[in-house]
Amino acid sequence: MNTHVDIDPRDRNFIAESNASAVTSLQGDYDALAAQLRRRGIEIERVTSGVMDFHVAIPSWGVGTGGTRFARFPGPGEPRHVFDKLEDCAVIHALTGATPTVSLHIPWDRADPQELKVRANDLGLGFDAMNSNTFQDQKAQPHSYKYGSLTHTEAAVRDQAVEHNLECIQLGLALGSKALTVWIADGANFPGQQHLARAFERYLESAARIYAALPPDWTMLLEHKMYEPAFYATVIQDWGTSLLAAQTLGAQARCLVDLGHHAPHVNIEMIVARLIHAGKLGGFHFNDSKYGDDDLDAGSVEPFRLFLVFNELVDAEWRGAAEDSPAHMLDQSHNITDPIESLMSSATELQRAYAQALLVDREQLSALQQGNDVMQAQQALKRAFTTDVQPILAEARRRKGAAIEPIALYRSSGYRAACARRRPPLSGSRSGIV
Ligand code: PSV
Ligand code: MN
Repeated sequence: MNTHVDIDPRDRNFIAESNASAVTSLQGDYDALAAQLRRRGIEIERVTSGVMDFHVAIPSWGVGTGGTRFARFPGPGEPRHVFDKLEDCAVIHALTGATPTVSLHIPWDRADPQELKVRANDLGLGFDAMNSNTFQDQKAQPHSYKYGSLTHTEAAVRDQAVEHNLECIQLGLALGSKALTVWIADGANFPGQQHLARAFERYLESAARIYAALPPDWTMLLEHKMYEPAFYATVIQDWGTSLLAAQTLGAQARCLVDLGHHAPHVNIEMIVARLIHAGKLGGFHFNDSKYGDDDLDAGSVEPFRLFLVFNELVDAEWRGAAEDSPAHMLDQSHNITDPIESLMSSATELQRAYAQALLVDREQLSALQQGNDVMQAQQALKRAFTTDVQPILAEARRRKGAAIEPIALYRSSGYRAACARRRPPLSGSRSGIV
């Protein structure tokens, strides 16, 4: 006999009841912060409403337990297919109020588009960018991607990779998506293995065929990555190459910045500023890292860097320099935490960085920069970054009917244990990022 009473963490009443005990102290903290900000000339409601409007897409692959090249330690109750993934994404959105869309990866998430649409709709979710996958071979696939996909030396392999991207667009069209993210693993592991110039030319040729099939209101997001799995030379390895490709392809092609895809210590906020200048900043894959493409939780290692990225975005809006706002997506690998908890925490960290960036007095900072007041200019940024905006984030969630304390509420619902009961594990343990 099943003695468990499953609580649905998405249940509005459950959330409201759980919030009830924290409302009074939150109100006190919020009022105190409002008074503090008022003294600094900042109206708290402007920041709160900004946070309430903030959205980030959940990567469908993020709700499964990730792994490294060495091992994967499966967690209990992992999603077994895209419909389970959608259910987990709905929990994340219900508790954070910040993640109304899901970014699908094909073929990992291939399913009947009608069914996907109906299920997502029932769960109150929409679809963000579609991701193509030409970095792995699939069963019964005629040609291998071992030596590349869009840049392969053989036309038949390139054709197959282009076809796959066109299929992703078709699927995305049926789902209401508006973007295709293209990341290729193509490159070389040895000097001499690949003709560096010709490989890029083949990329441009293949990418142009995908670009030609884009619906007029779609964006093609080009994602660069410095290394891995191609360790000597990756074809689309940096933002310069990505920008060159986006400019060659046309107005609908833009660059996607995955925070983990740069050399250590690279000034990512400056890359963001340059891409904004070029009108080519298309979107982000947020995550964090210490050494390389670590795919750690956004804001967990370098929250100041995350803040500086948002500072550029808010500044661009303030100057009227931002054309369309870039797509916000997470792209993380949760190897040892519950993916739902990590994703909720990361969505909150993005909101924190955004709220802090909204606190910067832009007129004042501009004047300080103009007058070369180095000390006060850096203090102006630090003052915003060191402000504890937690009450704003919690209040924004409460007003949206989400959780004041998402992780505590999630744990008290017993959702993971319920998933473990109803989602028997798939056999075998794969290694790798998915
Ligand atoms: C590659 O490392 C990447 O960042 C790309 O966005 C992929 O689509 C994703 O990770 C999942 O492998
Ligand atoms: Mn990525």
